[in-house]
Amino acid sequence: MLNKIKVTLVQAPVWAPNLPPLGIAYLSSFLKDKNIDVDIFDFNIELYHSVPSAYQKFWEKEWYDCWNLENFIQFITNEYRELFDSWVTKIIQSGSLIIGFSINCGSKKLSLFLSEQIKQRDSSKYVVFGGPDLFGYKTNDLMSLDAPIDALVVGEGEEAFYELILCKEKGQNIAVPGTIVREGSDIRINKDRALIEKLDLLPIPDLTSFPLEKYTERETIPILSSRGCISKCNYCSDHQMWKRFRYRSSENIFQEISYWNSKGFKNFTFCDLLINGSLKHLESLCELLIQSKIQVFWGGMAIPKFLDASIIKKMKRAGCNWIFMGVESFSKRILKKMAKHIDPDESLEIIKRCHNEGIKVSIGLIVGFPGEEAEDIAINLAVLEKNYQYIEFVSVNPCCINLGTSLYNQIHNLQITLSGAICPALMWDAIDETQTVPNRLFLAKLFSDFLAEHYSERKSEYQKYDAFYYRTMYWYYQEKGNPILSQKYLEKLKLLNILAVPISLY
Ligand code: B12
Ligand code: SF4
Repeated sequence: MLNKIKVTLVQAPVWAPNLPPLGIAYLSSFLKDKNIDVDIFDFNIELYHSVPSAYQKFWEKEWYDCWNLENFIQFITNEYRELFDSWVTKIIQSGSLIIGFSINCGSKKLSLFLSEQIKQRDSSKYVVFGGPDLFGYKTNDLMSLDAPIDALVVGEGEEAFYELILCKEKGQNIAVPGTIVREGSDIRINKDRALIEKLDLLPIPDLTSFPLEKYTERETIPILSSRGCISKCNYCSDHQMWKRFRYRSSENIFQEISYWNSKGFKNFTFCDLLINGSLKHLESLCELLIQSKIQVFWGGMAIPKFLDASIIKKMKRAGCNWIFMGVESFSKRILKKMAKHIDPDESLEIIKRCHNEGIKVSIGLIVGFPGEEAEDIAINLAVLEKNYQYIEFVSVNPCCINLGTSLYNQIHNLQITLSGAICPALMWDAIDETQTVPNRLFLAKLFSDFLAEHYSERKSEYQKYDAFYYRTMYWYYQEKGNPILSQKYLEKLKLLNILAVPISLY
């Protein structure tokens, strides 16, 4: 028998349109397993298909921060007023008492907008926010008195959300670990929650409730074989959100892959922080796939460690055809500063081994890390110049100092100041001016230009950085009250001839 309370789960824009979001898919299957009636709305993918193609660039990484600008949000909500109204109506008409929004750094503003509209039309609706962007917040930042939010679920959501729903159903106070709840004019901060230990017991994510044909990688299924990470790099909040590294058994993952394969899906993307957190499990999954003879293709993120020639061969035979590795720097000095325990020589070896086996390797590179010097930059450029033929794509990211990371907690010691209302994590300067926002952004441009030249097949992807660079410089100098320089970068942005919406929105 179904429980009395119904729940609606929402993914508001913006999120990557390539695959259905696993966060609410996991929550949905968990709740349905407990006989709770659930509706899912992925409004992100709906908006993505409702805008003209020129606007779809706002879903790209380089334009993502626009979704945090008041002007931009106003523009989108006005331009698509009817669509937004219809979403609110759908939620209200779903008959759900509890509405859960999945929050990442780009979806927060529109989730707040929608929950405000919902509350205006029916104040009895109980709004819950959960998701990766909640991590690291000081509660009251999101739970201000007038915020249209009744509760936050911080971290892993399945059990905490379910218990919260049960409390609501029974009309009890919500003393649920892992939640922060509004009680009248007070905020109750409940204690932290123990982690889910037996991931095998979680039902497989409810992907059938999503319009699978609408995602840009419509033939690919996202899959999560573990939670957490074995490392603790100091610029990263992900390992803190998931806490300890836990994994599913290889049989359990194999069952999920076989299930989707029997429905005709051949491609799988692992959304884990790393697929090689337990080599034993990775190897045994590969063996199961090889023995089964099902033909599937898969990839995911990996730490550039542990992968010797034999495991790479096995991965390839089992269908692995791409890997993304967070190499971040080839300078030992900088890796040490990042508390990233990898060896650049080993990273390079692994990249070459994968390439030679036919596994495409892309890597991440952080430029302008606190304390980075000319010598470190030269090392990175030299390695890229010499080895570009082995690397599919290099994702260049100017160093951000995100809330909740141990790097953030060190800014005082490192003599760093964070400024800027827009994208504060990116807008940091060293007090002695050895590292500044313009320097760091320029450095990333230098790398992007270098890569565009050397990796000519992906030239247009590297050139996307230009728009990010000119726009961010324009913002930066606007905030600094420097009209001459802000105008200069605005002119450069205009010259790119890619503006789809009025310039005043940036
Ligand atoms: C896979 C992934 C991607 C895939 C997305 C595939 C897809 N469409 O789903 C790709 C590679 C495309 C991607 C892109 C980006 N990503 Co990404 N991504 C991830 C990653 C590694 C895993 C996400 C995932 O599937 N997790 C598995 C699910 C089950 O976990 P979950 O969503 O967190 O949900 C759990 C809880 O959060 C909670 N929960 C979630 N929603 C809700 C809702 C309610 C109501 C409740 C109660 C609970 C709850 O319960 C869930 C189950 O326990 C995360 C890292 C991480 N921390 O996990 C980053 C992460 C989500 N990405 C991030 C970012 C910033 C991006 C980019 C914007 C930029 C970038 N770094 O590349 C781009 C997006 C732009 C674009 N167009 O590409 C950030 C978000 C930061 C933030 N503060 O919000 C993260 C956290 C990584 C990071 N720290 O930088 N990403
Ligand atoms: S390896 Fe990746 S996920 Fe793990 S702590 Fe480092 S940056 Fe975070």
